[in-house]
Amino acid sequence: MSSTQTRQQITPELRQWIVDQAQGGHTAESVLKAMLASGWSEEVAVEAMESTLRGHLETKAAADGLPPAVPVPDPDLDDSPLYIDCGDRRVAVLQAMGSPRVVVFGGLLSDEECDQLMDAARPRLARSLTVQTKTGGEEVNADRTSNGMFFQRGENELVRRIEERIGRLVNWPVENGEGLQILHYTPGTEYKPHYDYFDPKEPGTPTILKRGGQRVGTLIMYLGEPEKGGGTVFPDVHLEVAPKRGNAVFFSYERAHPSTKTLHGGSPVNAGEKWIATKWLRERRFE
Ligand code: PD2
Ligand code: ZN
Repeated sequence: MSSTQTRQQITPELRQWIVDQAQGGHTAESVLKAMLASGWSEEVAVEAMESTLRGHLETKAAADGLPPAVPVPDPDLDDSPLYIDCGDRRVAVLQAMGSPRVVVFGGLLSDEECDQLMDAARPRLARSLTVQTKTGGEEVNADRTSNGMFFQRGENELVRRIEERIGRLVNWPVENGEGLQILHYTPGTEYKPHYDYFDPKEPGTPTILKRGGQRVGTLIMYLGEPEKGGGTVFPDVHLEVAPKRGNAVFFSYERAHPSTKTLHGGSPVNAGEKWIATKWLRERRFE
């Protein structure tokens, strides 16, 4: 790299040129190639493109009335690892999607941990509620027919161990997590497609946000496999994740808006029983 290239500045003219190229339908790859051909170092060119296009999309989103994007939990998949070291356990990366950000993990929980969570939850199960966005309270909802319970964050050694593991897996503070929720689905029960973030337009949302801001990520861990059905579906991208015991699906949403394509649901169980543990992650410490 020559000294001229290292001193190259990302000027407003360069940013405008990058935006023009993108709007003209040129691929990121061809724009990068053109920049390299005119003597830009790859590092500066990539940074210029990433920051310019991110800024451009954010300005456009604001003009369209979308809520601002915020930082979200994210596993470090930069060099395509097959496993992530979570301290006490090596977790497999089975599948990763960029938009929506969806990552499927293998072997996040051991069989013994799955059994222990189900055993501890069983006597405490009650009909699942959903947050009532009109008031900020909770209600029984026909869209969600599972039974469930919440552990307190850090309630016991097992819960603490799993919460620490999740924190390392998705690079997010443990204190930003809601308590681990266990859900039990019998045949015919389901969780109809929904978004996990709170709708900013609903009157109860400001009250909900006082406890740690928006939800920005969800991890669904499969504890007990049904025989048929019960997959977690993402209708916008026609994706279905099999509810395989010990595995998990993670997804994040940087703004409270359908443009995140994170509409998702739990399909009806057709045979057998489905058990999951859900970890919802907030922007800030969840009180
Ligand atoms: O049980 C599921 O697969 C499921 C689907 C959608 C769980 C949740 N959402 C959730 O707990 O948020
Ligand atoms: Zn959900």
